[in-house]
Amino acid sequence: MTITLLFKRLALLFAILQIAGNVYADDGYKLWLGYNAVADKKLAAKYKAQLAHLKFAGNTPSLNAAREELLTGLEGTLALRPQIGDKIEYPALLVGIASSLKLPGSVCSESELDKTGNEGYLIKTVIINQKKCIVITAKTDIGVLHGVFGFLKLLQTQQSIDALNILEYPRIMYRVLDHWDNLNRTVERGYAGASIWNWHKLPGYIDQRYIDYARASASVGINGSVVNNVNANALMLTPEYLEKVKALANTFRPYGIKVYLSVKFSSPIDIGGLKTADPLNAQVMQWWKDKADEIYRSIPDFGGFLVKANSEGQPGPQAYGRSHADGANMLADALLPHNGIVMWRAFVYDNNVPDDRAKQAYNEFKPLDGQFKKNVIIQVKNGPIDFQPREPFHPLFGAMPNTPLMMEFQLTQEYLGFSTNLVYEAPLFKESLESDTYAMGKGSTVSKVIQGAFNPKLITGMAGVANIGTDINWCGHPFAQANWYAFGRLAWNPDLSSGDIASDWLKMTFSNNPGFISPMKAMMLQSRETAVNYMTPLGLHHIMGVNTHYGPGPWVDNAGRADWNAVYYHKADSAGIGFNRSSTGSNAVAQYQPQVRDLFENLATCPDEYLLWFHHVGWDYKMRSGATLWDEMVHRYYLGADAVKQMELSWGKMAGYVDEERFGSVKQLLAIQYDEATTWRNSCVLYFQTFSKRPIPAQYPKPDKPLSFYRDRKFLLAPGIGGNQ
Ligand code: BDP
Repeated sequence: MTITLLFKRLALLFAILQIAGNVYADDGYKLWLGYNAVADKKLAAKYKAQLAHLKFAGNTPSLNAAREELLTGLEGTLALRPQIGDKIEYPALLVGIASSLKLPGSVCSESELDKTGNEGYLIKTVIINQKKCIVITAKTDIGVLHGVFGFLKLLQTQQSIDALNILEYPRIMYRVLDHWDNLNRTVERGYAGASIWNWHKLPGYIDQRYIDYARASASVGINGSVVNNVNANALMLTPEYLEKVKALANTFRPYGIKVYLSVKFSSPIDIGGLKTADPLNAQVMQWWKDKADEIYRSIPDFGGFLVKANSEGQPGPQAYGRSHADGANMLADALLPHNGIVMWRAFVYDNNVPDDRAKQAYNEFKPLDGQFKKNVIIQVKNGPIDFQPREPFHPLFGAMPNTPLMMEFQLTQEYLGFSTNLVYEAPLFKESLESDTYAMGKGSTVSKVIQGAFNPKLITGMAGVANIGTDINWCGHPFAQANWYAFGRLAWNPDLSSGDIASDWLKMTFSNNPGFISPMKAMMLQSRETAVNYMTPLGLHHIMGVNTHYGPGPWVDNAGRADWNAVYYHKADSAGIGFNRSSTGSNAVAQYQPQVRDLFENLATCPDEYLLWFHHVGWDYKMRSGATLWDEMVHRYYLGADAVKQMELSWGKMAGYVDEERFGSVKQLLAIQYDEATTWRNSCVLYFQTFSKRPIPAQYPKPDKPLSFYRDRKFLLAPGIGGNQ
């Protein structure tokens, strides 16, 4: 073959690859920051004309990160390398802190800038030298970085950039990922490989993943990372590990992300040689003060501590007859001089307490309202039990007006099918954020409460238990990345809609083609309800496999503690099913404000979604649909599994829009999901049938295996059991 022929062939091959751009393999590593080429050529040309010249002011680490991101983004989306310089031609893109860009006052006013705060930004179209220019500016470096990500999102989602006037700022102060990662790199409830923190190689070796993690997190506005498991290992606070934590903090700093640590309350005993961890003991107080000082000497912007105390066997102040407030305040005192915070978890329950588990956190924390120091924030799970596929909102959100309350969501899918099930969680998050607590009258949504709308003096926060691991695609399922993404977007602005977030993510991650976006957005939005249907319809909860929490386990009745048994929660018997939490039962309804209490208390008004959460209902009870409870329940289980089949069919039509690698991977995962959904359906229908003694309505295919088949299966080595190593 002559050289010319070879060149011709190569050129042809190259052209083919370009046309069929979507067949390139993509392992998902780049997340939503792949900066795919803008496919609409006309639009791309328009963008290019506006962005050919760039003025980028400043060169701090954060601004350098912002510049690099911008250049990567422009190169990827538009194959554009703008001319950079101070002496630029217009039209141009101007990026930098407002003061260093030396913009005329008319371009952005002081008051506009003030609104952006320390982390927000402005993106505006302005006229300079009679030319239309775009300015990305902020009061801080981090604001500029966020602005760059915000601007790139416009290109990635193919928005017009002709007349921009965007003012963005976070509604919530602390937007934190909680990693349940152990020092031995197992991840409690982690389904995406090992921990991304390689403690053994730290501090000497900085994995590129740490930087990409920070980029991705910063791109959605996350500003904190708790790097270790809430079931904490005291070793984390030893000098050896603090050196490693410092290396991570240095890596994250340019991206505006602070490091936090989960701490074990008994650390003064475990690693400090003290005889007690009593929070009112002077030596204990001093130990924590010294420890805080030591941390801040090497990490001056350290975020603070996350604490799981007196919960599931973790040590805490109650061992010394002290309260959660005593414990939290003691740590808060140690951190306050350094502006650190304490995130104290309200996830407490005890099988020795005779009361309904759903009531215990409220019972312990409500009396402490107003007693916490100002740098303590109580971290409350979205629902009163435990990150179930569906729970009513946690009553504490409507009950502690004088205490900062931080939302805790779970991104890792412990109860949502691990990383084999496609479940987009934003609708779950929104459902709890939009719940009305009535704490300050109608409209007192959980979202407003956690934004501090009723008490602006309070600090505010939102935490997401991370779903990140060493899998190439980070989250184990290409679509699970959307949950990391959605968490960040909602922590920044809880009022965004699940649908808008889904379409942004789809466009940035896969394709802008409407033929792809419309069915895939619909699929994502439906996916959580689908999971609820095949796992825990009508308010059922906590009926998963024992310990591993993998798959169905409605029959579980011999776990270590009563409140870990499925039978504790569903209470199925020959009369009916459900947990009576009304005034004739545990009266958990009384923990809500009267308007909410009455809604849930009354069978006629209690939403179907929460029916069996609050009521024990007869098998023949007439549902709103007209069907009996039994028939409705069976219907939901079949509906759920059938909907997964539909997801498989929809995805099957997407081959032309996405690369082969991710197409194949999602296809395989959906097949597994269908198998798991039918397992859930068959197990639950067959098991509950042993109580209802009613037939599966004729229109549904009967399970082809007996109940014993499902019951006898053991998944002892399912992933996610970490232990606090
Ligand atoms: C439960 C998990 C357990 C966690 C606990 C927590 O099963 O592994 O330690 O939550 O939030 O859902 O502390």
